[in-house]
Amino acid sequence: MEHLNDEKIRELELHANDVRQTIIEMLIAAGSGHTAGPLDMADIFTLLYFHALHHDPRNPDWPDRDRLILSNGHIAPVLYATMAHAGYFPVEECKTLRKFGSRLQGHPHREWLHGLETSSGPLGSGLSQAVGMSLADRMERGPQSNRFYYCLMGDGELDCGQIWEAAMLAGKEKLHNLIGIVDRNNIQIDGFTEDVIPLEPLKEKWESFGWHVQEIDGHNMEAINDAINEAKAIFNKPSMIIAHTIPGKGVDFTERRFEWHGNPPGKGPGDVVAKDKQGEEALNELRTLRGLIKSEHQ
Ligand SMILES: Cc1ncc(C[n+]2csc(CCOP(=O)(O)OP(=O)(O)O)c2C)c(N)n1
Ligand SMILES: [Mg+2]
Repeated sequence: MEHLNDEKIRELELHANDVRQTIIEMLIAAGSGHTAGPLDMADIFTLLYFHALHHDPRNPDWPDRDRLILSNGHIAPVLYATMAHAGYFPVEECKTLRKFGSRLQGHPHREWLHGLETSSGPLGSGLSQAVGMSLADRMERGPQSNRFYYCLMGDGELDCGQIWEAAMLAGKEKLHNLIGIVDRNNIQIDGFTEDVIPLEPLKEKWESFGWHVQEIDGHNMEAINDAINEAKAIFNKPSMIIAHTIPGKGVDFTERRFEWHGNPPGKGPGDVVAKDKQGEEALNELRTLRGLIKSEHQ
């Protein structure tokens, strides 16, 4: 199993920091959109697009590519920011988020942006789509196919019944090239998941549906990479990675608060940082963090 060395980890952490800064910049420019989920998934998206995925940003239609299916479409800013930094389109275009005619809609529109595998926004359907793609792959290439299907979901999204229909089928079909990743940030639109509809014991639930399940720290590059490698190595089951994350990760005043689910800087709760200072303060914090990561490396 391939491990990350210290230099690679720092490089990925710097990319993740750039992705977070771009997320904040695009949300400020849009004046609307989601902050908590995109910030907390920046490390996982970075590890995927800069290390784990087999893909080619210059050739998004490459047939042998792995597929990344974003089921929780509202965290699109992290998908766009990572794709831009990975070379799919200019980073500057990120500032067109949610603008009329932009390729970067508030929720991903597959036909508008090359490199997207699906359109999403209505929660709950991404896993079914990923199961269908994985089954089709098996029919086309047989069980030895080395293309992987990554489906990213929110934890609140698991309240949708369709997820569990797909989970049952994937378990029955032993879809070993299907890898689910749940953003276990404990929040959803209007509260904490365990107050809205308790999900625990979540690991056991997925296991009972026939999945190989790992729980990891979703901000630790090494842990994310090891979990993906393990998931790829499991041959007779689909894999689920429950990634524990801190909503709003990287910006102190947005962390751990569900009120940042659907508000951009400038419109979030103003009790810690005044609304008109939120954008600037968030960017300053991330720039400082970048300096710290850099100096750690020298
Ligand atoms: C079918 C459907 N119902 C409701 C919504 C509205 N909605 C958007 S995000 C969200 C909360 C989802 O929670 P989670 O997946 O945990 O996202 P997080 O708050 O962590 O970003 C809801 C209810 C939706 N997009 N689709
Ligand atoms: Mg959540």
